[in-house]
Amino acid sequence: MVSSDGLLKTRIVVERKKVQLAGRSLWALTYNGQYMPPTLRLKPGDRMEIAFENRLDKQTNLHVHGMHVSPSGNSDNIFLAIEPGKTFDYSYQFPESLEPGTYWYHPHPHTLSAAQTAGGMSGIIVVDGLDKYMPANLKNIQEHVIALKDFQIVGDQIKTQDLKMGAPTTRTVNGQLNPRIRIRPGETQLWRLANIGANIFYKVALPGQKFHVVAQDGYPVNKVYSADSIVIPAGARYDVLVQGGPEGSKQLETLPYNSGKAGNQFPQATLATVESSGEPMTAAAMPTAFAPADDLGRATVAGRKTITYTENAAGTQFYINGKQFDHNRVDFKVKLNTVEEWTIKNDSDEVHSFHVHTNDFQVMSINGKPQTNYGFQDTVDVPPRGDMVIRSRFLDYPGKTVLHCHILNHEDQGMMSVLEIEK
Ligand SMILES: [Cu+2]
Repeated sequence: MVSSDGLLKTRIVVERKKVQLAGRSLWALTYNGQYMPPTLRLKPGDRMEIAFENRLDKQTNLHVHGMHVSPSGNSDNIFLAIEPGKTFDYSYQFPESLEPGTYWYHPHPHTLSAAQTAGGMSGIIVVDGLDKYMPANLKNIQEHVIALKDFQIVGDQIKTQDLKMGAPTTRTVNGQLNPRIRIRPGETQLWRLANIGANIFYKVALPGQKFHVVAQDGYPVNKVYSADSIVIPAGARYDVLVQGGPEGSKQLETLPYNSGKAGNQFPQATLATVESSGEPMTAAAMPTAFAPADDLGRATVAGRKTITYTENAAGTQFYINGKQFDHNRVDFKVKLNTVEEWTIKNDSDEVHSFHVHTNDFQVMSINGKPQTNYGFQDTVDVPPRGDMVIRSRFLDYPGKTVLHCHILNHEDQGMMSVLEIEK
């Protein structure tokens, strides 16, 4: 679904439906009856109007992950509860400053986010405009959304209860098992890698080839960098340039990844088959400089906060500064149009991610090591027994919003706080 004349108007029906998935017929929790619902495509400055109908037997709501838009009213307001049988009209007025890149949508009702997202409720949003930073020979290149979702099965349904992070899971790309991605030898394509699952990590690699990162979490980088593999926690996105290798097939895979002593060992798995064939092309030079840099390194810091993640020994209850989520309590306050520096401490033996709504942030350091500022992000891993320092600028939108770990099991079991942005 694509916006036109500045408006994307659509209907999303939430319902439990049977879907065809990995060669099986399974009950799923769906948007518009599909395990992989439509990609929503819009431009900075657009308005999006969604008639959102809940046909589930439990409440739900809608979050547009990573988007700089009002967290209040009928915009990106996760405090809303859309009850069974009700239709709610969401309306989002995106700013002209909205960054081009890849975003996503998913439910955010506290205690139900993991179940509903794991059940199938998540889709992609693309904000067009990366082309303005591409060199002339790489504008309008072939692009592929590579939406990473995983599911577990109980009987003839996708599992939504008692989700175990370490349990065997089936990883899909765009709702398909090991789909084929075609590229010509030497051709440059834009791949939008997005982890839109509930809980697990990916460490994506295409052996023998590099990913050239042009955007992270819907934020164009100021300097393109290359990586052999990219760790993608639940919620994060990486837009990358990939060049077709010599003629033949290769597996796009997720490599083994360990999230810590109290975490999980995720095994290797094939995600897709990349088939390089056809008339070879001369490989284009990769861009280096890309979008203008925004750097909060020299900004005036108006406030400092410490946000500490902990969990119980059983790994079933999760806390921020010793407290579990309460939507009636304001945990942190900031002033609109100021910059703050926050230290996110992970006092546990597993990786947690840090995600905040409404405004993205610059990672200043991890475990005391200064980080290169490629661009702002909205979902970043904090190492076990480690810390991360970030800076964020609170622009345009006052109101109550949230910050949390984006492992949705952890968020549902308490690891979320209310942030109020005051005028
Ligand atoms: Cu966590």
